[in-house]
Amino acid sequence: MKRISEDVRTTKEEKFHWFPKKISELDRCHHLVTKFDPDLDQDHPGFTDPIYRQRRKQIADIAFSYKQREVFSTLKSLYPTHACSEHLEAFKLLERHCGYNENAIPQLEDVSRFLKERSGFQLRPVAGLLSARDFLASLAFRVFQCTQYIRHASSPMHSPEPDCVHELLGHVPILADKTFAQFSQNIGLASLGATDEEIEKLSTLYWFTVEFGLCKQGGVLKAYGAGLLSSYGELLHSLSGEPELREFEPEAAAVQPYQDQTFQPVYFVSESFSDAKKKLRYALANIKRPFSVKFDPYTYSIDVLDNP
Ligand code: TIH
Ligand code: FE2
Repeated sequence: MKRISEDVRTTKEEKFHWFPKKISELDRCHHLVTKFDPDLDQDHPGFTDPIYRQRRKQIADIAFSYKQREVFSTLKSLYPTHACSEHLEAFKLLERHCGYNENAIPQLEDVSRFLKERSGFQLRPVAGLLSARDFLASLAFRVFQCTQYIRHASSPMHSPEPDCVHELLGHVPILADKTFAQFSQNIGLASLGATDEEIEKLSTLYWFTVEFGLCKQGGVLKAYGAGLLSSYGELLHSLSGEPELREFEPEAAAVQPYQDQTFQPVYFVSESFSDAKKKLRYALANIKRPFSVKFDPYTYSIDVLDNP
């Protein structure tokens, strides 16, 4: 009986034009009539004025970007089945204490305070994509550089560059975990004063773990990488059985070619965070530098020790 009634309903709905049934679905009512668009209509008084058109575009982008609800609620609905337990736990706390919800983007300061209490990580604003060397150096101090802008509304399911959705929903919850925080800081410490070749390897290692890592939990594959947990397109793809999965080995992950425009063809799977941390520590110890570094948590500075 249930099947039949569902079938009937589906068929019936298809006869009508889609229309919004919840206020949040107004995000999908964004189709413009282009008759008076100053970019397209040669008779528009602003057609030959590039500055006016640029300003109009900025204003339009703000309106189009009013779509965070869709990203937030779709990702949230996937987390229980796709995210690792550490992410789930921190996400609940962020909802309770940091104003994470579908209607607002929380303030960096509030989220930073929360993280600092949980794992000692703090956030600082950054204008765009940093060089790998600078980005990794900040991790050595348990500082995470956060972009402030939001992805373009035409592609809510995947952004080719980091944005505040990626930082707040992908990175922040997982950085609240102490083991993971240590893992991230260790990559940062290894990067200080490293050669360009080593920086390239460390950022590739970061890519396949912090950004796109998978792990096993209770015999089930889950995502812990921030690039997966902030992109519902790639989150579904990574656990669909389609891409190639390899056991995480730092030496192999550090030289695996990667894709920064679309979904990854290969992911690395760790047994657990502590296992990944152990393997990483081992691999990082093989990087030779004429000095060693130690983070002093009391003064927030790096002590440089000459190697004998
Ligand atoms: N692709 C991610 C997203 O859509 O949220 C953002 C990025 C992660 C890593 C590089 S860009
Ligand atoms: Fe990132």
